Amino acid sequence: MTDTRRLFFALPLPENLRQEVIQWRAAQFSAETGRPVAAENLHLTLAFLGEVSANKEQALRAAAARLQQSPFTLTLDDCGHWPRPGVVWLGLRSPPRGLLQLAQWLRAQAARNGCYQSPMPYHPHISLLRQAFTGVSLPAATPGWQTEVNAFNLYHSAFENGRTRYMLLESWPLAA
Ligand code: 3AM
Repeated sequence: MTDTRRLFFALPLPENLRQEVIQWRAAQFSAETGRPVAAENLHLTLAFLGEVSANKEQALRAAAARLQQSPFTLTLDDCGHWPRPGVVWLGLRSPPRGLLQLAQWLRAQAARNGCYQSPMPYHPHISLLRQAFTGVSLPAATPGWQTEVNAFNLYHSAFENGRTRYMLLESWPLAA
């Protein structure tokens, strides 16, 4: 049996923005709404890869290093609820073209390397609360935080001592 690990490509949130988001979340959602995602785990997934062998991981890292993509700005001005997975999320009313291109390219590379990709349309989001199945009341407005994206990351998702930890494996810069 080969060793595999659970991987995904994602955008991190800068520390100051994470703090603003968790303060806003605490003010907007009661403790019963769902389980808050830990501040250090807040991220925007670009491509979920699933369980990946070391060989495949190497191929995916090499592909990521070949990517040519300019930086872009995210405007986080949307918030929503998906009742079935029980997720409350922060998103973008108008995702920039650069974000969609980056995700599409990484998802295509993932598929080429045998990582199953969901046929559902890509909906960029940052999960804020999990296990939020019922009784979710969404805020009337979302602050519209803006953040510049200059790099994308590969993470290992590990379940340890009853909690999920995302470990940064590698980061690639976006350059004009
Ligand atoms: O970005 P979010 O938090 O929505 O839900 C998992 C998390 O998404 C998602 O990958 C991100 C990092 O763990 N994920 C987990 N299993 C998945 C699957 N089978 C999945 N996404 C798609 N298919």
